[in-house]
Amino acid sequence: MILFKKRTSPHVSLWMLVLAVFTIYSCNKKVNVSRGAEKVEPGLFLELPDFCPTPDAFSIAPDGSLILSCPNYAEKTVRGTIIKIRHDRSVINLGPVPGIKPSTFGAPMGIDHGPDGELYVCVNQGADNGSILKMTFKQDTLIKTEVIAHGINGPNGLKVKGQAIYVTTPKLPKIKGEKNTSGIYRFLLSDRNVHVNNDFSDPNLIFTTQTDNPVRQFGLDGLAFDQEGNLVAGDFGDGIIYRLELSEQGRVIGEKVLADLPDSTGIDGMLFDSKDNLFVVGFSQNQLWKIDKKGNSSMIVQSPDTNGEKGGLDQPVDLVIFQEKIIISNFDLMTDPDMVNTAHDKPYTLSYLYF
Ligand SMILES: [Ca+2]
Ligand SMILES: [Ca+2]
Ligand SMILES: [Ca+2]
Repeated sequence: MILFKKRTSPHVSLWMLVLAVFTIYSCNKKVNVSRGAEKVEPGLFLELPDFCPTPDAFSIAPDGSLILSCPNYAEKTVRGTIIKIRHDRSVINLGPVPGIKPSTFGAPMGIDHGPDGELYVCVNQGADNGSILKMTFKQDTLIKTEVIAHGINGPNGLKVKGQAIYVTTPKLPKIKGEKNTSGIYRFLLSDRNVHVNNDFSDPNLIFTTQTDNPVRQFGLDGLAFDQEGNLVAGDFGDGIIYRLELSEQGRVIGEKVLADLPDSTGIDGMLFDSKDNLFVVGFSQNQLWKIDKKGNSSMIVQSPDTNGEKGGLDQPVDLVIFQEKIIISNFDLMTDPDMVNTAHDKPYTLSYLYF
């Protein structure tokens, strides 16, 4: 305001007026207030190639590029693969993911890099036949694949912490009961060929919970570590985010509920910032939520049903910080009645928000 009180030339004043109008216009366009929280309009970060119709999970590679798993469930003829997105947003196909039997291939989901720079991958290949692989690349070529564990039913989210790998499995049908049981497995980076039974006989199964929501019997899915080293994991069907305190041996020694979002949200991938704010996608409602350290939650993005071409969330599934933005992958596959998405549609997209 002080600027306009100053004696300035007509050209300068006019320029400032244009700038002010532009600033107000862009603010209105990018941010609006809703439910007492700032809602943000996401932008389009990248249109993915045709061979990535169903993108899933992110990890940052040692060279700073972005790695994305593409299980490609939407197109039966398109083999699942892993891609690298370089800083100039060019895409390299790192190739399909080996299955357990020779000459077979699986669908990659949760991924994370270990301290050694190698890639750990959840691979889905039918019921009770998922595996956790360690994949070693040299100059974007896969040179070695090692099996950490196999026989897992639908491994979904994966994070590496210290010398261990934590993996969610949203359904454990071998554990009978009225409600679906889901769990978290812990393996060591040094483990090889651990056979998993998908029941309580597995010593690697460190946590289980049951999902109440009868509409969506699908449990533990996204996971992340906070700054204190607690393991945080979300139950997709119940919208509950658990905070698990771990012993040095990786056993669960404390459990509390960090937040309880609406059941219909469909919480999936999650990410902590350096202040321990948790960002979690709402897969079923095209949302992004922010949960502070005290557990206060606010919805910061809500996209309507979309094909994603303008950057709107199109069934968001995972998120990562890359180039000082939050990048969100859009699964854009399921069209169940409790979900906002009504069609799997081109373009296949990544969205972004300023961070
Ligand atoms: Ca997931
Ligand atoms: Ca789409
Ligand atoms: Ca869509």
